[in-house]
Amino acid sequence: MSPDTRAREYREYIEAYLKTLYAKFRSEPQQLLFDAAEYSLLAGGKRLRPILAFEFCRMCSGEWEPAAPLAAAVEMIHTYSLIHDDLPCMDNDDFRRGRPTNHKVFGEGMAVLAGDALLTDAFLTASSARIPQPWTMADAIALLAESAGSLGMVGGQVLDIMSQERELTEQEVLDIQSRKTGKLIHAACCLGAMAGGASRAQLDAAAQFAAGLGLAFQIRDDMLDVIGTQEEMGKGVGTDDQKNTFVRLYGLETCENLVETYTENAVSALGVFEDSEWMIQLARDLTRRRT
Ligand code: GRG
Repeated sequence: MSPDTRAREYREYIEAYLKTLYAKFRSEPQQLLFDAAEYSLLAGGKRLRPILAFEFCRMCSGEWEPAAPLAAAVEMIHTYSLIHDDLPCMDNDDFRRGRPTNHKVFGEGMAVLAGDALLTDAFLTASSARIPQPWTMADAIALLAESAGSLGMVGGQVLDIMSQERELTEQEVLDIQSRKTGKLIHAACCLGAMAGGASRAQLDAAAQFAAGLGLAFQIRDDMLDVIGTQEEMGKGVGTDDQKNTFVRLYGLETCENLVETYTENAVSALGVFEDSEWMIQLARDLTRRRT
């Protein structure tokens, strides 16, 4: 199957799955909350995290559909983080995923609550997964919470905010970005592997792959803030120039090499899987992404 066909299949599946989540609550009175949550959740986006989850599940078991509740949960948490990240008290951004940010449409209060709902409902969604041996639902939920919470993405965001007034060392930037962006990518890869009944060695390999890919993805993100356009990115660009980004630390040319290096580190972890060609191609394609 060509890389594009498989990615399209994964994307269409997760889009359809995400559409069902709030549709089933439509008899409840809090419609505005569901509208606000769906406004951002169904606004497109690359769906990279679900794609990673599906492909790791397939690489472990040959089937990928069992990963859907976990893939959706990660995408819901990712969407909540984007809504909150765009708020006036955070980055104060006006555009996301090609449309006005959530708070611009629904107001700040409802945007906070839509994010809260997506975060919490993500665990309800994840709880409908069936986790095969040797893993348990408790393993999966703990991994998701650890990745999203104060040890993971939120912790990374806090360290980022705390460090805004000073220049950071390379190690500090790596630590912040590994949490802020890397931890949800870690959750996507590892939960997909768990849904496929990964062995311990396969789960460790998924985690190692995610660590490299997460850094490569964030460095490319920093580059796109400089070389990308609002049209391509679906959000404002040039907004990071006061931040501790990789581009500020190293410049564009070195960043291009770092993206390659971290991607190849990621790819080198995949030897334990019999059929990892597609994932290798995906990781390499992401080094040149424009969106
Ligand atoms: C709790 C108030 C409050 C805020 C939380 C946790 C948080 C804010 C922010 C998390 C940090 C964050 C938003 C990191 C950005 C990571 C990143 C590279 C996002 C873009 O991901 P893509 O390119 O986006 O996959 P699409 O739209 O394609 O899904």
